Amino acid sequence: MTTVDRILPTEEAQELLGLATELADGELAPRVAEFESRGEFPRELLRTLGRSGLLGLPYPESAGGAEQPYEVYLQVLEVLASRWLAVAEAVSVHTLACFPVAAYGSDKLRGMLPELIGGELLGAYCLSEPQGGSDAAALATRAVRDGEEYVVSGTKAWITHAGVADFYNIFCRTGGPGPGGISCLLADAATPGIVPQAREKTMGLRSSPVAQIAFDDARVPADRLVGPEGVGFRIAMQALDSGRLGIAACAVGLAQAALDYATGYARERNQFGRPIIAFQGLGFLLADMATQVAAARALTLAAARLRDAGRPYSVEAAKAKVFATDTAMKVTTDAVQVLGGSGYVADHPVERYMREAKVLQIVEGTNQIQRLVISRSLSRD
Ligand code: COS
Repeated sequence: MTTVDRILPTEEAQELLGLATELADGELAPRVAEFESRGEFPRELLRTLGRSGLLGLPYPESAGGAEQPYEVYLQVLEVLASRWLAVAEAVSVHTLACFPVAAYGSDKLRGMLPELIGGELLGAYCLSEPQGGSDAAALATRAVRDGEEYVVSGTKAWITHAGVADFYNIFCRTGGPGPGGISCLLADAATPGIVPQAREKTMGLRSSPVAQIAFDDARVPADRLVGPEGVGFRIAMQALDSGRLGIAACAVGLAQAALDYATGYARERNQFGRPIIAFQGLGFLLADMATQVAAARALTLAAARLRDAGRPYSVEAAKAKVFATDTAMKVTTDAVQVLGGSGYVADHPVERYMREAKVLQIVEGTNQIQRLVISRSLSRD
C-alpha cells in the first residue's frame, strides 16, 4: 500500500484521518468481498461509523457534526473508498441528504439535525425519476397541500438507500412547470404510502441498495417543507455541488486502491526472469496511473478549499467530478490490464474496482452534465 503524503490543516484532522484509516483497515477491508458477493448492505457498519463521528464531518458541532473543513471530510471519504466504495458512497449520500435541512431548514427542522446526523439514522436523496434524470427540472412527482399536510404522488428512480434509509429528501412539484415549481420535503421513511420497489441488479456496488420509490398519496406534514415552496431546485443543485465533490473523493480513493494493488502485483510477478514492473511498458503505465490519481486528488481538494473559503465552487466541483471519475475508470481498467488474466477474475479486487468505477461517471450528474455545467460557465462572462 502506497502511503499518500497528505498535508492536513490541524492535529484534529490528522487524528480523524487516523481513526478513519483504522476503521477502514479493521472493519471495512475484511468484510467488503463477502458483503459485495452477497449484495448485503452493511447497516451496522454505518452505525459504527456514525458513533465514531464520521457521518456528520462537515456539519457544525451544534448540529451533531464534527465541523471539519470539506478538505478534511473528503480525505476521510477517500480513505473509506479505498477499502469499500459502497460504504464511502453511503457516507457521501447521507451527507448529501443532510444538506437541505442544514442549509435551508426552519428552526424546527434544524432542531432535528443532531438526530439526522448523529449516526443512528441514515438519509436518502430523491431527485431523479424514471422520465427525468439529467433534466432534473422536469421532475413530475407532485405534492399537493391538504390542510397541514402535503400529499405526495409519483415515482422516484435510482435512489441509493431505498428501503434502508430512515429519512428521504423528496424533490417534488408544488407549483407550475420548470425549476421554479419545485419544493423539497423531508419525510420519515415509515410514512404510509412511501413504497420502495424491488432492488436494481447493478453492475457494481452490489452491497448498496438502489431502487425506485413509489409515492402513493404519502402524507407528509407541512412543517417538513425545507425552505419556502419553489426553492427546491436551488436546494437540489446546491446539495449536488457538494455531493459531486464527495463522488470525486470516492473516485480518488478507488483509483488509489487500484493503483496500489496493480503496483504490488507488478513488483511480485516475474516474467522473462524479472518483475514485470521492470518492463517499461508496464512501468510507464503505472507511472501514468500514479500521476493521474495525484492530479485527481489535487483538483478535488482545490475545489474543496474554495468551498471552505465560502467562494463559488460549482464549476470547480464539476471539473473535479469529471476528472476524478474518468480517472477512476481509466486507472481501474489499466489495473486489470496490469494483472492480465488474473485481473479479469474475482480472485483479485481489481475486477470489482473496474465494475465499481463505471457508476461514478454516472451518479450525481453524468459526466456529460458536468461538462455542460463547465461549458456553460465558459460561455458566460
Ligand atoms: N446552485 C444554485 N442554484 C443553481 C445551481 C447551483 N449549482 N444550478 C442552477 N441553479 C439555479 C439557476 O441559477 C436557476 O435559477 P433562476 O431560475 O433563479 O435563475 C435555476 O437553478 C435553473 O437553472 P438552469 O437554468 O441552469 O437549469 P437547467 O434546467 O438548465 O438544469 C442542470 C441545469 C442540467 C445543470 C441540472 O438539471 C442538473 O444538474 N442535472 C443533473 C441532475 C443530477 O445531477 N441528477 C443526479 C441525481 S442524484 S444521483
